[in-house]
Amino acid sequence: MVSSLLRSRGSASPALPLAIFLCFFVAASVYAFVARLYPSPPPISEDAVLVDRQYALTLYITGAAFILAQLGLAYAVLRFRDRGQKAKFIRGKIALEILWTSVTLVAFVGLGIAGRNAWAGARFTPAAPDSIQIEVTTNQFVYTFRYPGADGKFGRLDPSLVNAPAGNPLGIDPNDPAGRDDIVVSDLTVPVDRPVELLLRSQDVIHNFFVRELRLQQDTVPGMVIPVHFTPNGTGRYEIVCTQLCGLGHSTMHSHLNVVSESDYVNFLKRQAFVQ
Ligand SMILES: [Cu+2]
Repeated sequence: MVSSLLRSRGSASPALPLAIFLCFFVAASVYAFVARLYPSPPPISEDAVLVDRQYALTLYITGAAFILAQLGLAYAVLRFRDRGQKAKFIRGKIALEILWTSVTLVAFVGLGIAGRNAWAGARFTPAAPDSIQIEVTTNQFVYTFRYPGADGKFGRLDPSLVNAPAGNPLGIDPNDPAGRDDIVVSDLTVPVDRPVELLLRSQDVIHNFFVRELRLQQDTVPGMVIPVHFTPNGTGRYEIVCTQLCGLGHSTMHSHLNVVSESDYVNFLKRQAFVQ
């Protein structure tokens, strides 16, 4: 077929190199995914497994569309190249337009519906009633985590009392008894296999809370408290990063999520209650 395509040589000599480049480009792209050159770290929650499944499904469908479209383009570049003939005006085919618009619509809406559980599960369903609540506050360029302490209640915050150098980065009101046992730390520690609800806040600009292993990424927005929840099922130390370009120190903005055993978690709370 290629020989018949090339038999009549036209004035468009770039057609063959461009078609070859497109085939090479497709092969290199497919290789990068099939050989798993950039694997994601193992997931540490059931929601993360759902996200991985959805990602794979999306990748198969869009990958097939990508391969067909690029190889079709390579064929068209070669087949319909300029051979010195007069260009013809083609009006197009309504039936084909309707067909591929419908296929695209079904693919996108279908993927959206299929991915609903993976995405909405962590956001639109309330956290389990026995979840451990931890408040996460972002500002340029640090994360601060607050545990409610032994009374299970967060103390009142007053923005006018925010004073990090004086040891009150969140502005906890000293007159509120509920705040006296609040634990404020710069790393997030949670027990394994227990549901955790984070209450995300920001003091200055939009930041983000992202843990790759949880496949959980959520912006923090000034003036809003955004809840997200997850149940980690693997102990370890994982990086928390800000994925919003939040200022000059953005690249240094990170913290850690420590997923520990139940007894280590109890010890952590005791130690912090003693220290603070
Ligand atoms: Cu940030």
